[in-house]
Amino acid sequence: MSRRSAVRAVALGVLVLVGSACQAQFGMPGGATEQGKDIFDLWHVFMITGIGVAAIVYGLLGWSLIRYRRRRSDDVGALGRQFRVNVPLEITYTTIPVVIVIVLFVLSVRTEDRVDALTPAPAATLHAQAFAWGWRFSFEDPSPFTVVSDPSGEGVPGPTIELPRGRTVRVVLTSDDVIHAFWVPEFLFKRDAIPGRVTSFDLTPSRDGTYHGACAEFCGLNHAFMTFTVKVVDPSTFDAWAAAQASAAPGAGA
Ligand SMILES: [Cu+2]
Repeated sequence: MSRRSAVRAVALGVLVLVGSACQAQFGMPGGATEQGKDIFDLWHVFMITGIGVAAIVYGLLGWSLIRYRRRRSDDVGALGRQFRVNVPLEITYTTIPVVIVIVLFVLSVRTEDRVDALTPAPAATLHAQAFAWGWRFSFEDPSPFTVVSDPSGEGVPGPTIELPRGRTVRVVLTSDDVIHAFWVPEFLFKRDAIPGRVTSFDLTPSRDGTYHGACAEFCGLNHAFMTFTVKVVDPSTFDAWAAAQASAAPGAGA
């Protein structure tokens, strides 16, 4: 293979790699909520930037190792060309990383602002109360009802709740005792539940499915069993489920 066709093959390989990287999830969940998708998109930018930086760093390393290796004909005692400073090069390799960090920082702040933003009129409100070691999920509208964990232990499934796809749900998170954390890996979102504090966030589920949730803050003996399940369903299924839960609730119809 000529040098020219080798360069072409490498360039084509890089293009294919970059092209597939723009689609790839690299093993990361895509985010099953609108907020999660936003976080995924940010992470994607970070990942591709990281791949680009690594390609340049390892590329330059490899090139220097090969191009400037000691050859048999070299004088063993000889030193390479000696020089002290290269101002344009130093300005370049200082500026580029600083610009990358600034761009990533600005994108992170903007994503965080969007994810933390609370809509003025959520479609439903879910009170998520964490306790050692379970969850109490209460919906308000249209009729109130609560889904609560059974006493936790090995093999005891956590509570299951449904959320409506395409509707924004306000989650109001509290803790009864110690610090817990609400975490649904597929939502790419985690928030601490701190005793004495109320923290609110919005979730807009965007993909149907059954998702595993767990406490993500070590909170004692049965922490590992402090799980729950979230089913994202279409809004009419959610309404039917909520109505059935509310009518089965103690005191319903009173
Ligand atoms: Cu916990």
